[in-house]
Amino acid sequence: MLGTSTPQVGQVQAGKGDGRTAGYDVIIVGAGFGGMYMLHRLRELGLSARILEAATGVGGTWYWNRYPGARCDVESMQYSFSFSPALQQEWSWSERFAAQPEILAYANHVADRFDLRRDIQFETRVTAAHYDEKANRWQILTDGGEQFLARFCVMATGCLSTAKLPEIEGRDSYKGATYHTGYWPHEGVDFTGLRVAVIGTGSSAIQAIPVMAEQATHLTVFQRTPNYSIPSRNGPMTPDYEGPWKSSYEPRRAKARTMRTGILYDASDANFGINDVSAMAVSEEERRRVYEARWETGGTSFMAAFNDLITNQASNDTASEFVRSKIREIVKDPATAEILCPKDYPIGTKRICVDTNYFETYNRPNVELIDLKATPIEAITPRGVRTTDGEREFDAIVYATGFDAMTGTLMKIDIRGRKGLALRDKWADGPQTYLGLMCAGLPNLFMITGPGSPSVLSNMIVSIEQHVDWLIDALAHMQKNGITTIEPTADAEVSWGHHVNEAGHRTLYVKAASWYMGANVAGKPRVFMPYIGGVGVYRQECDEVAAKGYEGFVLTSQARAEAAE
Ligand code: FAD
Ligand code: N01
Repeated sequence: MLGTSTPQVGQVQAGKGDGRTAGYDVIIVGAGFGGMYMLHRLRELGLSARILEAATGVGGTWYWNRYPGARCDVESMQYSFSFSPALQQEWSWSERFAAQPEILAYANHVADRFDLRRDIQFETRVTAAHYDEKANRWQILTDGGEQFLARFCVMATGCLSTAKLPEIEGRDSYKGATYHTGYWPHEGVDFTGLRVAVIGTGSSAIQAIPVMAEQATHLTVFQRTPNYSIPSRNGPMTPDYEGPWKSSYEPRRAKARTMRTGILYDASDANFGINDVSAMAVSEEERRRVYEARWETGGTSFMAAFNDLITNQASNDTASEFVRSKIREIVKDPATAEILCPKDYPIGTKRICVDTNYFETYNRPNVELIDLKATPIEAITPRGVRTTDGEREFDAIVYATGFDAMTGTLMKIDIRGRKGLALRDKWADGPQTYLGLMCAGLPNLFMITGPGSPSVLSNMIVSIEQHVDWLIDALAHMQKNGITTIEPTADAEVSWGHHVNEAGHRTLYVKAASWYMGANVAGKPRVFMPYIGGVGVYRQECDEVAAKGYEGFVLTSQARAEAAE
């Protein structure tokens, strides 16, 4: 039964590719922040656990996304683990928004400090996870031919971990170098002296373009949909900023956990805190003043300028127009500025971008913007990109074309639950989960920040910690009560799905063709996948479920299951 630290099946530690079977209480898939924290907490329960990770190192997102300019857009004092007071005191960030190498260094520090590596197997991609109902075990198969048996399987596989190349005719015929921002070469890329194309203008491109423009001889940006972007106002971390955070980290973290986005907006800073008033309740001058102040402060707190920007179209229009006015102010060529102005979806309903000198970059003589709405791409050719107005030659093409988000990574794994139920079939019309944590028909299989939880709408480290903490409590409860299986009921899953859907439809999010809606992947169901209820509300909902004896879940012991047969 759950609770022994010794492997119960197999008893052998499999080496890569040796075809043997290893048994653990828990197999975790993925060594990003989610998988690492899960492993750390599982050790407290005395459970044997192993992480299987496709990469050669820890860090997940920050291992893969090494493109120039990559950095977080949640301030680093908050985009970091809160579980260890010592860790958060000893680590110092060098900037307000740390760059990828520093976040990756932090992930490695966490792995070393908590001695995680001994239970992580790198270069191991999980290809299948099948539930053996009789044995109440998950059988996990890898690309190296290994088999692992585990009582529990935790998918810490990430929401943005399957990079997506565009389906453009002739893509593979191109003879120059190609890159995807989500799979950037570890050794870096020097674009000096090169003619470079960038396809895509989402968050990744908006961070990368200003940096690449400084290197490339000529940079051509192919834009299909313009994005709203707010200046980050990034800068060096100062003792004046870091000090108050470190001296009151605990209460600040506690407060952040109750916030809608899991981010604590400093209440003492009028340009950063949530302004709890409708944009329509103030005069035009006051609105302009508030937006100007937030634009100057920088970052995603722009969307907290008023309390109804994401629910009220009229309010949203004022914020959208303000950002368009800024673009027109910054970009000197009016025609280019107009192409860069988003007009056909509300601000914030595609993930808002945060930049350093993005719009300014279009004033450089070596940067050119191609409006794909006017002249769509016809094909990638051996020499470059052909749009309806002709072919352009490039030495390199950078695909900044995003991810098969939230479900893509899980759907790549052949996950099968009771009676062979395939996750791919279950989710054919969109993801169905209970609390974004589990699925009916897949007992003892957990997701960290799964669809149906706040996940990508939040400071994801806060959401990761909340999910892991909740799961650890659930496992401890099972351990204490001799329970061997946990699984949501179909009813609980359906009603949670309705709740997630209704919450999404109360907002403007559903008006945009975003990856939140699955719109960036051909054939993917259009469903608003994350839960918009807010991190604080969601935490309460999860806690209430636990307090009511795991309402909506069926908990069974092996003995009871056998007696029932
Ligand atoms: P990931 O970090 O994605 O880790 C998942 C791991 O699972 C990966 O290492 C992957 O290799 C592994 N894996 C997947 N499938 C398999 C398999 N079949 N077998 C074995 N291993 C597998 N969030 C924020 O809150 N704030 C930010 O500022 C922010 N910035 C971001 C910037 C970028 C460029 C991107 C892409 C995302 C950003 N995010 C941000 C979201 C970010 O993904 C999360 O914050 C967080 O890092 C996710 O951690 P994770 O452990 O859940 O998943
Ligand atoms: O991906 P995206 P991303 N032809 O999907 C375009 C997080 N993140 O990697 O909008 C031409 O946002 C596509 O155009 P359209 C964050 O959560 C955070 O940039 O579909 N263009 C779009 O412009 C973010 O939201 C940070 O019309 C094509 C772009 O490619 C998420 O990761 C930094 C195309 C894809 O944009 C994903 O961001 C980076 C085609 N065939 C990432 N196909 C932070 O700052 C796609 N596009 C914290």
